[in-house]
Amino acid sequence: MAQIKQALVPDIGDYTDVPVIELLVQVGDHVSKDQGLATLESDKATMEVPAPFAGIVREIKVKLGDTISEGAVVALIEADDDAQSDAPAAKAEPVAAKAEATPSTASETPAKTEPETSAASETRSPPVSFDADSVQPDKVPYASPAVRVFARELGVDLAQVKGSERGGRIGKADVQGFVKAALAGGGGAASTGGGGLNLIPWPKVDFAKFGAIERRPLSRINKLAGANLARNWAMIPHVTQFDEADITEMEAFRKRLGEEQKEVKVTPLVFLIKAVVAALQQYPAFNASLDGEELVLKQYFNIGIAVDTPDGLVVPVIRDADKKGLLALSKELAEISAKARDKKLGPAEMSGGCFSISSLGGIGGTAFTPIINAPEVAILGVSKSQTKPVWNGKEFAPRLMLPLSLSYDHRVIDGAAAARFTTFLARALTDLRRLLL
Ligand code: CAO
Repeated sequence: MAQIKQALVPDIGDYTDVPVIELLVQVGDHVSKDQGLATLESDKATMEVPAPFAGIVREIKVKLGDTISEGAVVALIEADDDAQSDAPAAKAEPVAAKAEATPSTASETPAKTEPETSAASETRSPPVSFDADSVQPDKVPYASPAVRVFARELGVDLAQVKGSERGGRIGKADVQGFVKAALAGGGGAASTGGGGLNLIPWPKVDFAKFGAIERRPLSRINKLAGANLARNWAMIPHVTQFDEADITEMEAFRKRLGEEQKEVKVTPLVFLIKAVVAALQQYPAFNASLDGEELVLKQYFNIGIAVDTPDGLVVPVIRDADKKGLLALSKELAEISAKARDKKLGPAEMSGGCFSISSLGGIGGTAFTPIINAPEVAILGVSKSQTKPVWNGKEFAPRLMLPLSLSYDHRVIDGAAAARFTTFLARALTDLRRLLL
């Protein structure tokens, strides 16, 4: 028998009482697992509450403007037969008994609307990250939730709209004026669908005409990462600087470390983290973010590490990497990659990064052009090391060479600075004593 279950707000980190600004489904809609049910927007960031399982939406328990926190019931969903078995640890508990978990503003729905079924139970999704990349303290557009929804529907980036209401608040008329100006070619631009970029439409192809196909929905991580990557690729003028580091001695040392202790596995990546921190200290513009016409230089060293998971790419952050040794970093790296792959990373563990490293060295390849993780200004790609003949002035000697690919935001960093950065990095990896300087 089909079971009605509660879809709850998952772990959203330290955020509480967050306004619902958009309902993404209607009663009667069929939703797939991880499909967005509602959008929440704090004063600094937004997130979608995903459906924890596939099924038919039987009731929506929140309305626009409600403020809700972790554990609040967003909807009641009649789970598809096959979704019941894969929904994580559903507690069989009557819906009515759960009502107090919903904060007051969201629980105004009278008790009589609760379905009369004792089969209803709650199912929570894994933690969901607010779009940490969109966090822009002090620069958040000032507008009501309704205006935010309106702007979103039209694909307007509120950050580009000037508010004419009291205190600079953006009103509906401001958004309409912005769109009118954009349509008239006045410079303003709707930000989605390629409209602002004036691109031709995406090709529409009936693939089945050419052979058998299978359709597979993108995972929630794919969708979130994809949206961020597309924005970063379109908005940041990327340049990639390539270099190679002679890591022959470093590898010998790493192997010795592996023999001396078996507690943690030490991979080349932790040496890269240390060398990157030293390079960031030497060249502070790489440890910065662009904020309007200002550069925000950070005096802390939090390094994001791209981790490949079956559901897509995530970037947990190692905090204060300057204060940690190789073994502590190895331990933390093992922990965060395991957590990432088990989908147990909390939003806090994925925010606050200064610079990211994407290592494909364990897999292969000679070089690649990583996409910058905005609002950072540079990212280091690392490929697989190879023994190569290197001229030492007298002869060719076999040396282990590590390929480095540094993508940087050319608005902030010049080519010369990037070449200095990778040269510094390569020297530090070649002679680890330089990290002590
Ligand atoms: N050259 C040669 N060998 C390397 C290497 C390199 N640059 N980097 C790692 N290796 C070796 C390791 O030493 C290890 O070998 P042993 O098992 O023989 O000791 C092996 O490759 C596997 O390493 P690993 O990948 O498990 O560990 P890591 O610390 O290098 O990386 C992590 C950890 C989480 C970054 C990695 O598992 C991962 O997910 N990488 C993919 C990141 C990604 O997808 N980036 C693309 C983003 S853009 O789409």
